Amino acid sequence: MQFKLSEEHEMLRKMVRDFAEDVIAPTAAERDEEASFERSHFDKMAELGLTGVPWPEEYGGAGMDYLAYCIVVEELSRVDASAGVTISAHTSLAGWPVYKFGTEEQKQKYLRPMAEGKKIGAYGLTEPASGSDAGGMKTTATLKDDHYVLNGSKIFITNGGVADIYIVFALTDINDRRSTTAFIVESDFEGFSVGKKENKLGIRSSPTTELIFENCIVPKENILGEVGEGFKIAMKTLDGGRNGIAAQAVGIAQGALDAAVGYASERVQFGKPIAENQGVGFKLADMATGIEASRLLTYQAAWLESEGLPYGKASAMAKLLAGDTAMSVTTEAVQIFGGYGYTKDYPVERYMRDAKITQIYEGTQEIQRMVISRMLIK
Ligand code: COS
Repeated sequence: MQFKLSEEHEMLRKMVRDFAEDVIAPTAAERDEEASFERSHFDKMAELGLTGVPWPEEYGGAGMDYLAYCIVVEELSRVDASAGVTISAHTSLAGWPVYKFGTEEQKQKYLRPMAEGKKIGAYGLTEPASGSDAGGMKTTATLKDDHYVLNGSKIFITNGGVADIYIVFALTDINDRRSTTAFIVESDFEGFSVGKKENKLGIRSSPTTELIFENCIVPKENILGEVGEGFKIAMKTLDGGRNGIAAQAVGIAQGALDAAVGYASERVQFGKPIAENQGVGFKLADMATGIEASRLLTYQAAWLESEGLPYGKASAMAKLLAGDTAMSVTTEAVQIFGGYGYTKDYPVERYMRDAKITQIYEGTQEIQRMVISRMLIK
């Protein structure tokens, strides 16, 4: 067992941190306020090779491992959680199922442009009446000649409206959950449209929208995997996606801690920096400890996946701990900043708003506990 990152991972972290601080951070507050997505940032990430970190070079990726990918999401999220989740959804939720279940043709056609950052990916599982009970979807896919006709809607889709490629789950038999099938849908397919854009508490510069399928024509060859294999593809995809969210949560928490340490060291009250008060110093210690534990779990899950070992339980644990840590650390950061922390003049209120979603999406904390406990019992 060794806990030292390789030189390659350290160099990647430094490169992404510099990029995040120089390019992403300066406009993070403004984009949060305006709820605006910045495509040019995604394009710059593509230039740096950050849009396909774990995919082999033959598919346009950087040929690195899942730990490298987690480091990228963490460092982006340290300054802007929206930038972090853009890459996380694009890579874990859209790229991964194509990489694992796609045909060679599908990988060249869809994974390559996503890895190269020429196209953005998204994943459509959740529906108005099926959130935690993901298997309860109602979207249908009816075979007609050489294509499927999709009808229904998906909600809360990260990268909705800005993505070009959507991994969508639908039932080929409305009365049978086991008929869930995965499809690759391009944004310009007939019958596909983007609906309501959510006005959210946090991750505001990452667009979250509804997807609408009205007799949407999807060629038969765009089935991902086999007919009826969709639920397993969806679940396996989330196993890895959850670790991306864990990395996002670690990054948010680290960003909040760094801000809190800086402020507490400079803010003088009663004649000394407030960090010298045990009440504040102990808070900082607990925050740092929670982040380190979350990071270790996250990196371990990434390592397991890179080694080809089972990682579903580890990634659920990582997301559970890191999500709760991000929420508590960012709340304490606002507390340390006091009244200033409650204003938009400082970033900690944004971190606190952004942290909340890590306890909800890609499976609520309650779902993570279900996943973990079922695996323990099994
Ligand atoms: N990998 C592979 N297969 C899996 C799996 C996984 N991680 N999880 C479940 N499956 C398989 C099961 O083995 C089972 O297959 P068999 O019928 O062949 O035995 C099938 O899928 C159904 O599994 P299960 O009975 O556990 O399904 P449930 O309907 O009880 O749902 C949970 C399981 C709750 C884990 C699932 O609905 C879930 O993850 N919900 C949260 C969804 C979510 O995270 N949404 C976020 C939105 S996406 S950003």
